[in-house]
Amino acid sequence: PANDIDSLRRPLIAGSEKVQQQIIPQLAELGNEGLDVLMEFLLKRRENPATWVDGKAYQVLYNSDAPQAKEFLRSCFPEGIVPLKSECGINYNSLQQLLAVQDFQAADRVTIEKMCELSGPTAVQRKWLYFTEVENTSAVDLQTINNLWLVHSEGKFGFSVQREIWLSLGKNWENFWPKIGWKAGNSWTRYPNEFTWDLSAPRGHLPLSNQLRGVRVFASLLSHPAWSKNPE
Ligand code: UYC
Repeated sequence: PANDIDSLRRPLIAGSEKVQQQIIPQLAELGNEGLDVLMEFLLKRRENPATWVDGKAYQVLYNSDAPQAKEFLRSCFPEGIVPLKSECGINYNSLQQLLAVQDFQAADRVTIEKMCELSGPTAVQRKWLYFTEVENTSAVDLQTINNLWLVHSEGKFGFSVQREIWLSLGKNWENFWPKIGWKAGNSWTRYPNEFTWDLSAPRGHLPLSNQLRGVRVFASLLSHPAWSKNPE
C-alpha cells in the first residue's frame, strides 16, 4: 500500500478536479494511510475557501469510523469546512451534518426550515415564504446555505447553480423546470418521491422550492443580491 499511497498523493494535490474526484475514494479504500493523506490535503488547503473537492475529502473522513479521523475533525474542523456565518444568529450545523452524510432529502427539509427562520417567527409558523421576505433575507446567510450545498454536492446543487441555469435560459420557467428535473412534459415532479435525492439528479435539482403558490418567491431567491455580490 505504501506504493499506492505515493502514487495517489501527488495527483491528489496537483491533479485536476476530475482526477482528485477519482482519487479520493481510492484513498478511502486504503485504510489509515489513505485517511492520513486526506487529512494532510484538507489542512494544506484550509486557507482557501472550501471547494467541492474539499467536500469529498471531508465526507470520507466524516463518515469514517477511524478514531484518528474523528479526532482530526474534532480538533481542526469541528463545524465542517464551510464557515457557518450567520447575521441572524442561526445555527447551520444540522444542515452541514446532513449534507456531510449526503442525506439530501433531510437537508432539503432543513433548508426550507432555515429559510423560514431567517424571515422570522411568522414565516416559521406559516412554513412558507412571501417574496418580500426573500428579498429581505440576509445575503451572508443565503451564501452560507448555498456554500454548504455546493461543497457537499460536487458543485451540482445550490441556489447559485439554479440561478446560473435560469439565466442561461433567459429566465424561461417552462424551459427551466424540465432542465432541473422538476417537470416532465405536462407533469410536475411529485414531492417527495419523484425527486432524485442523490448526485445522479440533474444539475440544479436541489434544493427544492415549492411552486404551488407561483414563481414569485423562487424568482426573488434567484435574483437575490447574494449571488452577484462578492462573498463577505
Ligand atoms: N413540489 O411539485 N406541493 C411541497 C415541489 C408544485 C404541492 C413541498 C417542487 C406544483 C402540494 C416541497 C415541485 C404542485 C404540497 C415541494 C413540486 C405542487 C406540496 C413541501 C415541482 C401541484 C403540500 C414543503 C415544481 C401541481 C403542501 C412545502 C401544501 C409540498 C416542492 C403541489 C418542497 C419543486 C405546482 C399540494 N412541494 N407543488 O412547501 O402547501 O409545503 O399544500 O410546485
